[in-house]
Amino acid sequence: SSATTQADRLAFHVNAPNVVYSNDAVEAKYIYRTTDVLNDNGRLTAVPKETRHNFRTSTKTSKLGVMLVGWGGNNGSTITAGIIANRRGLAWETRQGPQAANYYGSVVMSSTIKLGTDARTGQDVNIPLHDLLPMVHPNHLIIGGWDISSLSLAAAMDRAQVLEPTLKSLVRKEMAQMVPLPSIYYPDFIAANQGERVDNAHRGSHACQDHVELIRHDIRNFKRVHDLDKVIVLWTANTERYADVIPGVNDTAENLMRSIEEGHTEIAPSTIFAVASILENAPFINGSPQNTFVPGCIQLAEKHGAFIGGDDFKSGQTKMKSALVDFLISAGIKLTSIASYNHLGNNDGMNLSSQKQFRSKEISKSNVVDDMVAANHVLYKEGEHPDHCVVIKYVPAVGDNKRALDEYYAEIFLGGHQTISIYNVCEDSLLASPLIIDLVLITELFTRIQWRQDGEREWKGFHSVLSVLSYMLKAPLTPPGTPVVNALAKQRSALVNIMRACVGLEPENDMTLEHKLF
Ligand code: NAI
Ligand code: DG6
Repeated sequence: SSATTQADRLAFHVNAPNVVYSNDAVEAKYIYRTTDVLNDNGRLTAVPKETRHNFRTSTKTSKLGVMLVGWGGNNGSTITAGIIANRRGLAWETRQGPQAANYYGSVVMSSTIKLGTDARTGQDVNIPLHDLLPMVHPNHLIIGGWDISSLSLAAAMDRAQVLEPTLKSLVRKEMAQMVPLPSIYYPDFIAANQGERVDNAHRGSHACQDHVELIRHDIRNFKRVHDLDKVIVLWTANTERYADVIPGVNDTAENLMRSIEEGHTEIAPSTIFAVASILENAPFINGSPQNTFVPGCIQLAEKHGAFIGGDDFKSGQTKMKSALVDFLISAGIKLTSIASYNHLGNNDGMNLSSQKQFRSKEISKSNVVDDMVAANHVLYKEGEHPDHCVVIKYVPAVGDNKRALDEYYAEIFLGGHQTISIYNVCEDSLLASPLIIDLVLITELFTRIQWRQDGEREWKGFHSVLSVLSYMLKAPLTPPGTPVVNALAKQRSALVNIMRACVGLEPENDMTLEHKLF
């Protein structure tokens, strides 16, 4: 395997008694400080609490394969071209002049975090998030996958109409060699208007055991052929309709597996991919909004200790929303309505012009402010919620250049009002593709982190449901019964501070007392 040992090539070392480096791991003792609140008939008492954790992170990054379901789509072809362009250090001519490949839009590759303060100058020392712990570099990802359309990736990127012709010409030869594996197609789950592109599907129009076995075989084969340590499977295929959750059918792991064997028609293709991935111990991430992770599927992942994450990439409109609403409500401004409209003309838009598929997206786009509203009982009474309306229209002419218009209407001091209107033109697939990188890189990292509480002997992994991926996702899946956090800044802090804990560093608290107390 060409996996690398990075212990001696870390971007920094922590010099502290609670952190120990070995050849292939960094081990940190970490005191997790929280606050318990006791409520005695409305009289609140806050009690600081300490829990002692140990984290062990393998510094040996994996030779990693990514299998995309929907590889021949806009996201699939764009991310593939983007990785090739970065790997080869390409630059191409545009109307504005030469453009070099980059990973802009990837929080892992293109954002920095404050490591600490320069001991001499007192200035912040910032490092790329990618350097906080050893992580796979996206240039080293091996990409493959499935599509119900047989077009090569070169033809798929033409169909997508996302990339500059000059860039396409530089990657065309390599992309022409890439052809998606045949997939499974259950017409009832995606829009009827997708039927025309289907020429690459296994026989059978509903769930069956054979389909699970075919996908499992594909994952194993991909791993073997490319001599990979790990494979991550990511759904970036069409948005499916919601599956009904039916007692006895998909409510438990056992029922789900039996329903697949019996060919039940309420099992979605995405759930078949999730099940196959779980059984192969390949992490599975859902970039679309449908309820792939029916309760039986989550239970299956827990049973096998396999990682799952979802749902629905959070790229433009919703990312703005989860930052802006957090800002407004945290500023004590009472948001009373959000009207969110967008139109787009790519294949995703065409699929979403069908009511049942739109409904999946409407659900994932609508619940993204709930936690922020619920947290502020000064502004909102129990059960009170801002109006929130989501509209999506298909306008072929604008292609991948989605137009999103949002109006935020809020109540301010003494009955006054504030209206914020946002017109957000975003090249949808160029915003979404870097999220695939982040999801994959962070997931791979968490397959290498183990933890135990002080006094425990056994090391264990994080919970199967990787809620640490929330920053990239509109409707974050969390372990059953645990809260969902949508506020963007909190999602990022959770990720960064868990990574800091793994190297024994305190959370970044932004107090900067050193500059305030003289
Ligand atoms: P797309 O329509 O261009 O690509 C989807 C691909 O999936 C198509 O090539 C289609 O042939 C394939 N496909 C459909 N069913 C399949 C199956 N059962 N097995 C294998 N392949 C299958 O869509 P795009 O723009 O790439 O988006 C992909 C998904 O990501 C959509 O569900 C979309 O809603 C979601 N998404 C996209 C965002 C963006 O900004 N582009 C952001 C958030 C979510
Ligand atoms: C129309 O909303 C198409 C969708 O697939 C979105 O482009 C996608 O879900 C991204 O949504 P957002 O709200 O994160 O920009």
